[in-house]
Amino acid sequence: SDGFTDTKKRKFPENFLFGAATSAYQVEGGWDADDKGKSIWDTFLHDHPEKIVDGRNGDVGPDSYHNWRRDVEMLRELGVDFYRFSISWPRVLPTGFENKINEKGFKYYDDLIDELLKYSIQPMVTLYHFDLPQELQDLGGWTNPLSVTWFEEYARIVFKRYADKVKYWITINQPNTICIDGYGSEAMAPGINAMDSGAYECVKNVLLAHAKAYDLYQKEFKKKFEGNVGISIAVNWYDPINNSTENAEAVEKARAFQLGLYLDPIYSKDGDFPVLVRQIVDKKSKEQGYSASRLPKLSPQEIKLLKGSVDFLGMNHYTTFLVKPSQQEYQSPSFEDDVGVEYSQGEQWKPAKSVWLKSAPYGLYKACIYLNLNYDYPNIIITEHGWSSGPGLRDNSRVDNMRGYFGALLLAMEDATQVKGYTAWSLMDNVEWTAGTSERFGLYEVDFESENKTRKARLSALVYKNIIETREVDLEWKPKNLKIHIS
Ligand code: PNW
Repeated sequence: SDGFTDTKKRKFPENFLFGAATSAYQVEGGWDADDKGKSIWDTFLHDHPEKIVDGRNGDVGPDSYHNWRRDVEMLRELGVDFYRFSISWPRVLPTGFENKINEKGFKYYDDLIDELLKYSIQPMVTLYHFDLPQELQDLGGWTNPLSVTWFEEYARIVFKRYADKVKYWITINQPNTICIDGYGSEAMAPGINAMDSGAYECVKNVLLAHAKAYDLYQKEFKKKFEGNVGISIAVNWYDPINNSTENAEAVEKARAFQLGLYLDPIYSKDGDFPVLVRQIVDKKSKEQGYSASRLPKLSPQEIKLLKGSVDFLGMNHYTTFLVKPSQQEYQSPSFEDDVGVEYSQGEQWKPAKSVWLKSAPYGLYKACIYLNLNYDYPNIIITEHGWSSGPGLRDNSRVDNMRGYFGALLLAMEDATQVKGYTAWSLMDNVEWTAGTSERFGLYEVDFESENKTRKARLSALVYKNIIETREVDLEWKPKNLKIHIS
């Protein structure tokens, strides 16, 4: 049987961890409250309001800066084991530098963490989720090799403050979004297209920043506090559109540029960037008239530092892409031109509100098996998985998607994938970057027009609660009404 239609009951183990996630810029609001510094997302969306689909930026958003008590109440209603949220670097270090600590900003996280612990909900803290302090961007941001040290010093301050209370740490969220979308296109902040040299330089610096923070935790905190440190990487699945040979080559390139570029330095036997990426970018750089490759080198010491620099892989998985060789000429240099493939998605796959998001649960299963075979059964926590819809509480499409992917996940675990936990993206509707609030990812709906940014449980919140309680996915289960309470 294929596992997707068979009737065998599969259960999540008792020690499996369930959680929900948000990120600072997307939910906090309070963009200039209590001496917070500006982040690149404040600048980006203030300078380019036309880039936001519905005009709603993160200045206020769900206003978790003031509504955090309600947020913890929602987590208690769901019955989750942990809450994944991120710390806004410019809120706690307004200039980005270690010498100016903003106690008022830190107080917000002190309160949130204490409230979580009061109810036995583990905080899982992301140190960086896209919101770089603007002052550091003015110095080149992640394209400046000094960014490695800036991040390390920031990490040390946060580790020191919370190591006794926080046992799950994620250094960096989605290097591909930070670097390829942020420094290789105008899609994400800082919106600088620097494919000439900035984007891959960013990949190197972000990975090294992660590895330095990991190393720091190992040396200064691990013995005493016994926490776990990982990195969250976008691990969507890439399949050939059909079995022809040219598609096999195309998919190999897609996997190398989208997955291997970030996973190989940490998990492969020899470390370093994938050979295929090295060959392609070196060759193209020469043809394009650069004297050095646009892909920077990693020194033997850097390779060593990166290898094995995680306690777990944070896997962000949303969807699957079908790959074939590109039929068009891309601008050169560009990331698209380097990879040289085109993406599509199954016509029969259910579409979400976001154009890039379609439901294909089998892809999660395949991605897990791929990680097992290529990287030797890594320890995984799914740190994001979710679905976008329009407003409304009866989110049947989110429920269907969630149940489908849980089926695939249980099957992958039956086949020895080492998944220790799952995180729903997102606890509540939030500011979906340039999509504003036009794409809703929340288990809870947020009324952005209301003064208190009222949150209401969607159907999916009740279904998730039931799955957490019973440890199994009952396709027939329905709540009597949409009321949710703390059990
Ligand atoms: C993630 N894709 O981004 C981010 O970590 C979140 O901040 C964001 O709100 C969430 O997913 C929803 O978009 C992604 O194209 C962006 O497959 C794009 C993709 C996946 C994740």
